[in-house]
Amino acid sequence: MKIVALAGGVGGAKLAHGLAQILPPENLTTIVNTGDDFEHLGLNISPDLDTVCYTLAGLANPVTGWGRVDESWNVFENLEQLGAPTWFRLGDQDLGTHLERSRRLRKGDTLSAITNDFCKAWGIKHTILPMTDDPMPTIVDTVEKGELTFQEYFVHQCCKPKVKGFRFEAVEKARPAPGVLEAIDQADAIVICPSNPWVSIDPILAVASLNHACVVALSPIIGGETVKGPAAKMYRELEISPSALAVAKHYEGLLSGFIFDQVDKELKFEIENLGMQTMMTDSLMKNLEGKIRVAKDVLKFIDTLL
Ligand code: FO1
Repeated sequence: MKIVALAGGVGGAKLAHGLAQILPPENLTTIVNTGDDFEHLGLNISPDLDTVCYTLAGLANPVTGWGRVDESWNVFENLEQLGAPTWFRLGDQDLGTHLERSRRLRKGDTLSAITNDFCKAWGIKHTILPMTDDPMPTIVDTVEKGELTFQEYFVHQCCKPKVKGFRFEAVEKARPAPGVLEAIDQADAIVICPSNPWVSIDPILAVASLNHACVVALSPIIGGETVKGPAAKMYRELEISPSALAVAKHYEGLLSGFIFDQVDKELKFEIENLGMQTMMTDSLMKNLEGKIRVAKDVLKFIDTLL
């Protein structure tokens, strides 16, 4: 079964990692959000791409979910001493990734070609594609601070400003990266990973609109809260009660199936009334075993939909 997974950062990387333990390389392509990408200290940083790559390579920091395991912070400590901006923490090994990516982008290579080479170097066999090679930064509109770039909102402002809306700059000029549309076309099913619908999945859908018979999503909201990140807070600030139902409604018209946690079992009827099949599971992915368990559930569910 050929699967395309759409993923943002930590939550998306977990399910993609689980799927990669089950599916052979030729049967899994992960398309990753690049709306979080930004320039910092003169370097091109692609946080979600790196999170997915490090996770699939077994190199991710298991505590934060982003950055590298067994990281050292010598450069960062020196930057701090010199008075450089330190709101965005970059470890020594991680810096190597950004240095090399920036060098190659400057010489004209595309983000997708660079990502492909990095994946080879890290021993990743499954395909990981940025959603686009073009700049398409996510802008968060906030009550207190006006429009902020994503990392400014997420890391610098610690997601504190109240959200009013989102826009994807230059979306009209952004083209799907090579391989994105082909992978979607050839897939038996598309899996929307449990990433933030507003700022991780919507940018991907904005650049590569899905016209596929079998699309399933896994809710990032469990019992009205997110495991990680500001999705539930964003729903509240946009005056939508955060729930698995709200996520299903977010993707209404797109999905044939929706997977949500068993703690939300009372929402089953309302979600099915939106016109999609449902599956309930223990959707927490605390370790590799949990990631594989959820990935198996997702594939089993897709089998019933095909
Ligand atoms: N997230 C933070 O909350 N603080 C950081 O200092 C930080 C640094 C960082 C460095 C490299 C990287 O790839 C990711 C990093 N992240 C950090 C995570 C990242 O900014 C967000 O998790 C994603 O953009 C949201 O998916």
